[in-house]
Amino acid sequence: MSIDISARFSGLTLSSCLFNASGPRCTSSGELLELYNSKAGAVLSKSATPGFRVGNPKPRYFENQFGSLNSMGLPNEGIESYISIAAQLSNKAYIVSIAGLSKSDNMQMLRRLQKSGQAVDAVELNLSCPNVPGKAQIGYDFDSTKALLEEVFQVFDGKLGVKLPPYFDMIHFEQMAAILKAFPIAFVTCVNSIGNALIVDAESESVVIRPKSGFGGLGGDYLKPTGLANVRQFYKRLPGIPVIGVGGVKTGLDAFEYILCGATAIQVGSQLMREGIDCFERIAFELKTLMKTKGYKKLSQFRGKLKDG
Ligand code: RRO
Repeated sequence: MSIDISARFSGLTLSSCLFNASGPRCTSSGELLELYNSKAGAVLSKSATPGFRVGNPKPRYFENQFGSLNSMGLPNEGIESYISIAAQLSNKAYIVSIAGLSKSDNMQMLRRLQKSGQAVDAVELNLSCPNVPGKAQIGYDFDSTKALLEEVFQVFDGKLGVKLPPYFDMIHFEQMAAILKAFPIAFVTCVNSIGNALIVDAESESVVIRPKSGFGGLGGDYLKPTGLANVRQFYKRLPGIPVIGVGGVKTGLDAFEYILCGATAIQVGSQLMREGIDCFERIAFELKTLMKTKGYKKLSQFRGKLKDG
């Protein structure tokens, strides 16, 4: 099939627009190498903190037919591990996600990444982890987001994108877009999980995950309409800044819908957790098949062209 689903953004070239969301199956070196050897178009690490974190107590991940609920609590190997593995991932775009628990944590990691030169192709700054007890999602605090970005771009001159929480109010799309416009943002990833959701098991009359009294981030089908909405809003409000879509992508059809809304590339979260790395080849095949049926040869022929007038 001579159908091209490659993606180019911020100087990165991806042979497939599909890659992993930060979170599932991207924490250990072994998992990152598996992603590197898969059909994923890029490799993205689990969000890093300055040092190793064990994360929240288990069970901390739940899935049902509609999606997932997680309260992982940022388990990760620490930033040094994600920098040192870069040498083994050199033929694919490698993006490191960072999620400091404070501004100084984030700045410390960015200084380290800056010092590491070109080891890492890009950074995804996570402004939206919902699961660390006592820590707010910075992306919901507009003043703090702006203050953080001001410092970020003073110390880091590599490619840096932001991972946003989902927004639900037009004024919030407007306010966040106005902040992001003022900085040389390489890409915007929409969206993180819907924070602090609750799934109840009626039979046992109990919550389904242990941390935070059962509250956690919602992903999968539950998240898709919110993800599409956020991609569409930021695509329209941030011309020239690539938007990466994430939320409930299970099939080629889901990926197609995200691209119609304006996504340049697409991340897979809950479905990667469920299916494993084979999902990238399957979804790519489904996307190409759908494009062929519709007479499209490359993504730019329909990217952003959702009829909404
Ligand atoms: O590790 C987590 O609990 C987690 C993170 Br950092 C995030 O950004 N989003 C999410 O749903 N879980």
